[in-house]
Amino acid sequence: MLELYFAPGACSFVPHVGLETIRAATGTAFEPKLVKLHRGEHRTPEYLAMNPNGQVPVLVVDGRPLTQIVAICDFLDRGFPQAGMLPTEPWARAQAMSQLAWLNNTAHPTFTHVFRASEFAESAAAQAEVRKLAAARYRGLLERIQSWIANASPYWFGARITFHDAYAFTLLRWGGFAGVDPRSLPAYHAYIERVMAAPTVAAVLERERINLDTYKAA
Ligand SMILES: N[C@@H](CCC(=O)N[C@@H](CS)C(=O)NCC(=O)O)C(=O)O
Repeated sequence: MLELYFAPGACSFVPHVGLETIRAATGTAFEPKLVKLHRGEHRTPEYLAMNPNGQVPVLVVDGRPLTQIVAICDFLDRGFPQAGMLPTEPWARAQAMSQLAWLNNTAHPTFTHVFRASEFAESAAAQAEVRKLAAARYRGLLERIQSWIANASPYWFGARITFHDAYAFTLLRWGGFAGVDPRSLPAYHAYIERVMAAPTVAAVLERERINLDTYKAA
């Protein structure tokens, strides 16, 4: 029995798309569990017992919680090899994990500095500075992703949607909150339009009720 604790638009989109894609490929069901971050549902004693970090996602496997996107994706790929989520040749798989780790430990926390600057500086002026520097850095990281997907045909690893496609969507969508117009990265934007049209991604977009609509022109 698989349960995924997720919040709309959060990084939990990555395993959410993974599970939906595995369901389409193998018929393995999962239960999506909505966590309302704005109501603090991730800070209750019950939730913290499952994930002491007070974060989504959590994948619960037969009652056992697993946290951290990279570990969850690794588990899903190894648990459902027939879904073909990641390359199987050792070097290609290691490169895929290297990219996934970078998305999770470099691009993602840079955005956190834009979105939650109050966690990194006290005064309003210092927070504005954190936000400004992180937003500029974040754009550069999105450009790196754009260079990675330059030959995506049609998705990151070819024919099948995978975790990386879902992370690429999430990070470009967050870019809107950092003042990055997704259309200013044309190859990335065109690729994400393909990703969003893929049936398993479209199903999760609908369940989470989100779109690529966060950018507001100044
Ligand atoms: N490294 C963690 C990152 C998880 C994370 O940053 N989750 C965010 C949403 S994108 C969260 O739950 N934030 C709620 C909070 O910190 O209050 C992972 O891979 O699971």
